[in-house]
Order: sequence, then structure tokens, then C-alpha cells
Amino acid sequence: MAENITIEEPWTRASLSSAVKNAAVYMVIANDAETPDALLKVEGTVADRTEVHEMTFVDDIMRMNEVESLEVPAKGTAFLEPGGYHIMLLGLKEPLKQGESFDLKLTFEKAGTLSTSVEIREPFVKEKHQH
Ligand SMILES: [Cu+2]
Repeated sequence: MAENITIEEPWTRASLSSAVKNAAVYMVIANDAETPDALLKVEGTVADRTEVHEMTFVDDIMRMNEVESLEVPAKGTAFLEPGGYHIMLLGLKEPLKQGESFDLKLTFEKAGTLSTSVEIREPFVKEKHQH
């Protein structure tokens, strides 16, 4: 049942320029059911492809791998956050503009398909002061 799944605070960053063709989307997925669920598929119209990715570091080198499914534990949460799991938008059709939003459709193994509105926040700006 879709009512067992709640998407909290879905967000991404605005594109710094039109040359940027990819973006990562973050959110918290809460499962209120007594059984685990899994995110299987994400669809949207803002990009050519939408994948679920995991970011890992191997010998200090950042890698991103597509995952077939992302488990959401029973009575638990799955965190999609910078440095970990994220939804990857590949081939953005238009730059993402701060303050706007767009829809994504998420399909879960048990809860079925639900739609969420992703908030576009300020672009990533490199820290000027590094120690
Ligand atoms: Cu990615």
C-alpha cells in the first residue's frame, strides 16, 4: 500500500550552468509497514535517464554505481543523502533553477508507484576557505 511509504524533503541543487547535464536528488524514504519494501524504479521528465545510485569511496576515489533496488526497512527509513545513495538525473533537458520544483515517480516493490515533488535548492559552491 502506497500509504505505508512517505517521502520526506526531496531536494536537489540548481545547475551552475547549462553545461551541467547531471544532478543528484536526495530524500528520506520512511516505511510504516511491518515488512521491508524496496525502491525499484524512478521516472521523471526532466532528464533523459533516471537511476538509483550508490556513492562509494575506493582508495579515496569517488565512484558511483547503479543499484537495482534500494531497501527500505520495516518500520524504518532509507536515507538518500550527499556521499551515499541518491537518485541520479542523467542528461538534464534544461538547467535546474533554484526555487523551482519538478516531479519524480517512484515505484516500490510493495507500495507501488507514488509521485513526489523535488525542491531545487541553491547550487553547490566550493568552500573558499579550506584548512
Ligand atoms: Cu550518481
